[in-house]
Amino acid sequence: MEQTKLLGVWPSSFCYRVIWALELKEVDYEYLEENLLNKSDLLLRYNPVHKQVPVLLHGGKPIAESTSLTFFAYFHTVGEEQAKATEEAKELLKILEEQSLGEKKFFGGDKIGLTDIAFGWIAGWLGAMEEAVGVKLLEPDIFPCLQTWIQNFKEVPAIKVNIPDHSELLAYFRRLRNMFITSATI
Ligand SMILES: N[C@@H](CCC(=O)N[C@@H](CS)C(=O)NCC(=O)O)C(=O)O
Repeated sequence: MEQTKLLGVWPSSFCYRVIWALELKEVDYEYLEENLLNKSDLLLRYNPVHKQVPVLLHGGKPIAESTSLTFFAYFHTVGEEQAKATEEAKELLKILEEQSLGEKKFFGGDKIGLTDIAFGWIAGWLGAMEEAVGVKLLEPDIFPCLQTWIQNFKEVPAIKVNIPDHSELLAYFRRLRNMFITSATI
């Protein structure tokens, strides 16, 4: 299969986010430094609308947007690699459960704050991701505080009306996973 390429630029934090995820997941890739004052044909061809880095070329197909790329690094895992990634994720969630949250309603206390927003994807997205991948991370008996926090978070009125529907998210992650797995095996 064609070498996976990452188009990036120093010192963009969007690009570093993707580099970190690819390195942590040991994805083999070639890094190509862009010049944003004189963008390459590759960048203009593969991200013609936004013309921004990072762009990952995987199996000849482009994926833009650093968040999607970070998901890519995690979502392409299967089999033993997936089991390892699951255990690592559980260890991280345990730190949140035991050291950051405990019995508190929100991470900062009684009121929702910046940390809750930063971890909001755990409340809305993680369940759909788990289902799409077929793993269970947030087991209620291991993470009771996080489960209660998810309910508290979703009940905040501003969040409640601004969170994607679970079944739509699930369908989206299933499509994404199929796409990554298919292109990885071409
Ligand atoms: N939402 C994008 C933002 C990427 C972004 O802003 N990239 C900047 C570099 S830090 C860029 O390519 N700027 C060039 C331009 O906008 O012409 C992401 O998360 O990947």
